[in-house]
Amino acid sequence: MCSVIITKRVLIETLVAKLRGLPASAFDGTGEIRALLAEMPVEESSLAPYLTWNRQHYTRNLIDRTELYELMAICWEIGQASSVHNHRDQNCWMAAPIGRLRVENFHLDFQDIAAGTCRLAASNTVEISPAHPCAVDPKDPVHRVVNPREANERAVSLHVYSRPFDSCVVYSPEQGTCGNVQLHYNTVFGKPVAGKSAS
Ligand code: CSS
Ligand code: FE2
Repeated sequence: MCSVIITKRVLIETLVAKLRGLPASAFDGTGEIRALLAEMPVEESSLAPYLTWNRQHYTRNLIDRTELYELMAICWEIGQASSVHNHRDQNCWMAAPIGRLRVENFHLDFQDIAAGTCRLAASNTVEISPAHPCAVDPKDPVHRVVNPREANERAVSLHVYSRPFDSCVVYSPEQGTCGNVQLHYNTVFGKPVAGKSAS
């Protein structure tokens, strides 16, 4: 006999209310928020206001932002991937309510951001799916996210960053180069941001 655990999906508003009710200490380690995302997978239809698509680049769609955290939906067309990057020493949790995404982690041996040089090597890979959210390892936080072409479907991930950050360091493992990049939202609270194309 086999048993199947079916977790009821919640509205995005329910997750937001839960996050807003948490004390600052909940965002210090990675365990509590990861468990919360596993317990509260989000229902696809409630994300509709936050889903925008762009064939050139994944889109960043802000759902909620406080002093403590930001929550966004990132929409990935088939085959889209992020750069290899860090999260500015902030904690990050990711869930994939739609589709499946591959997180490729890297170990940073050395970086000199002022000189724009680095050395890093691929380490492990994890998959995130509706039932399996993940947290970025604060000790080894460099990664990239891929919606594999072979998955052949769009994907949407929910990202909780604590605290919010507006820039990150992007790395080229092949060239051994790195540099700061500014991050932008395509939509904020369901409304397009001027100058950021999304369709
Ligand atoms: N950190 C990237 C997405 S991949 S985790 C971003 O916020 O754009
Ligand atoms: Fe990231």
